Amino acid sequence: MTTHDVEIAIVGAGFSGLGAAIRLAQDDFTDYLILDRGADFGGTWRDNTYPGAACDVPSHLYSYSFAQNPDWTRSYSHQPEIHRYINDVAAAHDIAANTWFHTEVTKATWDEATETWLLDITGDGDVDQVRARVLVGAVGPLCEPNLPDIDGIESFDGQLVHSARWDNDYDFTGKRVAVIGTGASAIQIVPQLAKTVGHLDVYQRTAPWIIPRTERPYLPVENWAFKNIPGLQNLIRGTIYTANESVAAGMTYAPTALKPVEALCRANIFRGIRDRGLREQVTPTFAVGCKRILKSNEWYPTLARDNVDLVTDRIARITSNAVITADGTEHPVDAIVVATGFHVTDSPVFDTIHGVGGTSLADTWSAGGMKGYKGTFIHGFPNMALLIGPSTGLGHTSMVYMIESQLNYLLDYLRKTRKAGITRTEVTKDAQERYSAALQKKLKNSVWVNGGCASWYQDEHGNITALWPGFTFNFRNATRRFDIAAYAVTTGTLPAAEATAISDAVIASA
Ligand code: N01
Repeated sequence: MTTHDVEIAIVGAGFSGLGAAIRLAQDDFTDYLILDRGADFGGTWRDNTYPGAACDVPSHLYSYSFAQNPDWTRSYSHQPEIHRYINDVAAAHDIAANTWFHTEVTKATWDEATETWLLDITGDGDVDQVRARVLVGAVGPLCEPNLPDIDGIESFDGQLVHSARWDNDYDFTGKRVAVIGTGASAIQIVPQLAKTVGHLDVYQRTAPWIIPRTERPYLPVENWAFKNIPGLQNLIRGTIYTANESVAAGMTYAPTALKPVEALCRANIFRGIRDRGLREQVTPTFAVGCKRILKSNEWYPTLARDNVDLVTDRIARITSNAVITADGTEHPVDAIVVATGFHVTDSPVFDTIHGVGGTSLADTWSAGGMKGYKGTFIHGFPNMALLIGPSTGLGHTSMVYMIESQLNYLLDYLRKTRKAGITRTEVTKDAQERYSAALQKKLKNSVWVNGGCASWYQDEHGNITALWPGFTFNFRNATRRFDIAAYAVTTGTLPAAEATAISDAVIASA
């Protein structure tokens, strides 16, 4: 066994992993290593190459605050441009030098004797284990595709593809195609496919709420202004951010305040579809905001096309060449696109991380669902920080803002523990329980609990464990400083209580 030693191992080279590396290097934590199974930076923006893939958060907010981009070509960016942006930022900070691509972490195990994490890896090189003092999990919640459990799907002989594993070599031209799902991915794929396929069946289980998308290309003069007028990009970011936070207020505290958004969605249906029956089929039956509010100008006109059918009957099974619906109708197809989302609250990644006593994250969360402290640290998993961990997801604004908040917390943790000589840091069960209970209490009046929908924000027990409730600036404030009182710490060989007292004193004098 060949082991590589490093102070901080980061798993994942997407927005969060790259952001962590940049902040670490800036703060003189240079002994870090990123491990990623892919070929370059980008994470979900590298992996989702389906036609029409784009972001539904405006470009100026969906980017790092420390790497603003005056050259965005559109008000909302598409996947190739975001992928390029992430790789450009990585190159500007020379992060590839500390990154192993084509390297998959198959298991992460906490080793109590050495107070380190041992990562089993498979990759191009001859190293098969990485040992790190600190593990930063940056794989994101949208990395493991959810393949629908439909009877007979494995017997389908045609092209079967998940939205996040697109096969760009397959030619859909003139084909009979089924798209299963009507979430954020499907509403981007379907309008593009409809232009080239022979016939398209769209399988809708739940109609989503969709507002118009105000996307447009930037004029050269605007790009000039972004580059040359000091503070302009910050002003735009602030304006978008503030507008989005007003939606958070409605979602969390007063869902009826979202009625104007619902009216906008209804007008979008009315404008896009003439047929009354079809309008009825696409009108959601749950409160707006309960599931992610989608953005599209093309979805409804596409469903009204002659070569597109919306199918709302339940799928009973799939045969070698057709989708069979519950009413017994056979829908012959050459290709099936499953745009059925991701394993978020039940990710297979949770089976691969083993904390104190060898207990996996999956087992830790099996009874009570995903729980953590400030979305970052988890009791039973010392010296490990998860980026976009429990209760950090958003339905209304940029995840990059949440990631940067977590990076502030991560860096303050590293600075304080380094200064105090702390070798082992574990959030206490009590702090974690109190934090989780407070979040659940906050959710009581929210649209996610009372809106009458099922979504990936919920776990199998119906608890909302993937989503941050409320304003994101509250999360920013909560993560501004590493609050060591919530943690049990060890300094070298000293017992925890003594170490905490020493560390508190050191930090207080810092
Ligand atoms: O996945 P989803 P997604 N039979 O889980 C249906 C981000 N994202 O990939 O609603 C039939 O939202 C399911 O039906 P129902 C964004 O955060 C962002 O589209 O559960 N149907 C639903 O319609 C987003 O929220 C962008 O009844 C089945 C769909 O599949 C997240 O990714 C772009 C089924 C899944 O929708 C996930 O979006 C794209 C079954 N067995 C994605 N199982 C941006 O613009 C599931 N469905 C930033």
